[in-house]
Amino acid sequence: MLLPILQYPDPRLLQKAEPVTEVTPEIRELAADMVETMYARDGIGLAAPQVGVPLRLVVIDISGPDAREDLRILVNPRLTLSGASQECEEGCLSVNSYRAKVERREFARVEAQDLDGNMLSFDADGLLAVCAQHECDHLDGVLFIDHISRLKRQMLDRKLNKKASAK
Ligand code: K2U
Ligand code: ZN
Repeated sequence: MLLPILQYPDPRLLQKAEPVTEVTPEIRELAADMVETMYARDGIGLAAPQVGVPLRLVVIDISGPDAREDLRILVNPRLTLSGASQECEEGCLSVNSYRAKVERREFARVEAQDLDGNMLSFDADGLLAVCAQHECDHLDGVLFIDHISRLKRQMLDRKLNKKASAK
């Protein structure tokens, strides 16, 4: 089922998510709905807080809307970052029509559980490393716009406030 994606500045996007303590049928259904929603929105990642569920669950597939062949469902993911910091243009399904360059670490070792409770780990670089950092930020209530300059953030907030008051 397609899920509605919360939009900034919804306060639920700013909360720290709780660990998944048991992978229940409901969690499996949530993961499946998140995957469907991510693909429907041509996203390459989606975190549970973005669909209003404050749990540490992330889905990622950087292979793109035409391939959809590299799906990763990460339960309670943890990142170990390394390498240089590099800038990448980011967007967010919870911050419509806004993109900005964000500094991320080059490499990320990802450790998580799969939906069967087995431990999984992989080393990520490139877009996968960027996406893993973007999604794990969501689990801590951090958005990519929290990494931009104060001036750019003030300009964005002013634009969004204007849009909201015009409604
Ligand atoms: O978490 C989200 O909002 C999904 C983002 C994840 C993401 C954004 C930027 C860089 C890496 C990952 C969406 O996929 S936003 C759409 C998008 C798609 C491809 C590349 C950049 C942004
Ligand atoms: Zn996002």
